[in-house]
Amino acid sequence: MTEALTPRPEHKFTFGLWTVGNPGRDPFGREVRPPLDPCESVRRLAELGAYGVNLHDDDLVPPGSSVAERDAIVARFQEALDESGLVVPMATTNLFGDPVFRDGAFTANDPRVRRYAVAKTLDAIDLGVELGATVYVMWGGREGVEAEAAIDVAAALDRYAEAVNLCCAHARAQGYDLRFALEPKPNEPRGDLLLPTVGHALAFIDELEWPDMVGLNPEFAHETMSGLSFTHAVAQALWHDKLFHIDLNAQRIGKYDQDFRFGSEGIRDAFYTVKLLEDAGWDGCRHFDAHAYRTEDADGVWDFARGCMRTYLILADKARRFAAHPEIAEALAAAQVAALAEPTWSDTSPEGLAALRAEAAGYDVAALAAAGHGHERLDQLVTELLLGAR
Ligand SMILES: [Mn+2]
Repeated sequence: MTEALTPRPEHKFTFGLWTVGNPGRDPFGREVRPPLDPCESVRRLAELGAYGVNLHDDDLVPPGSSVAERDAIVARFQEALDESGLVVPMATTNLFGDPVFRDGAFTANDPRVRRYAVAKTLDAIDLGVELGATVYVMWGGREGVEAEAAIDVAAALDRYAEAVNLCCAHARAQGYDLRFALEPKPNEPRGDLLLPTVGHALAFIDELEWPDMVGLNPEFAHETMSGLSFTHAVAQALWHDKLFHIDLNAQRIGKYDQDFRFGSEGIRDAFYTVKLLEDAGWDGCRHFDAHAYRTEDADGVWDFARGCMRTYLILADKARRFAAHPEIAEALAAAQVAALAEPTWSDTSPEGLAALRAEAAGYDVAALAAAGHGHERLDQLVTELLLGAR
């Protein structure tokens, strides 16, 4: 059991440099932890059993660095990766921190800001690919508005699509093995953000020039902020074959963007997400986009990182117990869960549809309506499994 709960590289756990490196700044208080050397993060994460580390361009190379400085930083970082065995599966761009992006990046009204944002992203894509990344996340942190009169949403979506197309064109021209993953979020830091949910992003992808190159990076906290089921969002992304990456953390509905340690809130939702990923055999990285509480010192950061991975492994173990549990199997049968895989009707011809109507006309609808489905028993069994009573 202890062995099974020990994170190992084959579990494919990853963290952003910005997650363990989060200094604990919030809108009301300054940093509480000293800056963390990215190479130190790599070493510590490798010791804890992580598989990889992800980064924004600015996390590794401070903005304004010369080419020589950039190359020296990247070489030193690559050395730390080589020594530890950690990889960089995903990279992204910081298009939100610099004041130049205060009115957006890809969708800023000023075309010069948009061009600067695309140029910064192309540089960051080159950096990510140089380090080995095959997934490029796009989180439009400033793509939104507070003053509704100041944005033409249709034009903003045109420009958003255009920017994604430019990035895809670059990846194609360079022959990069790279896919893009859009990360939806409803609000924060802007009053309203574009592409607020997984559903919005999925529909947006259909309007792109190379839709096959673009998928989703759903985040637990972001869908939960909208009051939506994260598990359903992930399930639908999987159904569309668009789950290119995932951001795991914890969040309570109705609060600010908490980014807590995975499983620290919403443990049932966390369980169903883990069960979904494990049952689907999804082979992507289990990425934690979260950070330690502001109460923590440097040691607490590693307790946070260890906790994210350990909780995932505990929930994966619970998912295996769920599948093997005889009473749960009975309750699933009573709820006819497997019957949903049976097609409703296959013959779409007018004769076929007439046959469907004739078949349905023969049903005892009152008897169908009277049937209970046993969900109380099933749900309680899951609760008891999660609480360790089963
Ligand atoms: Mn995220």
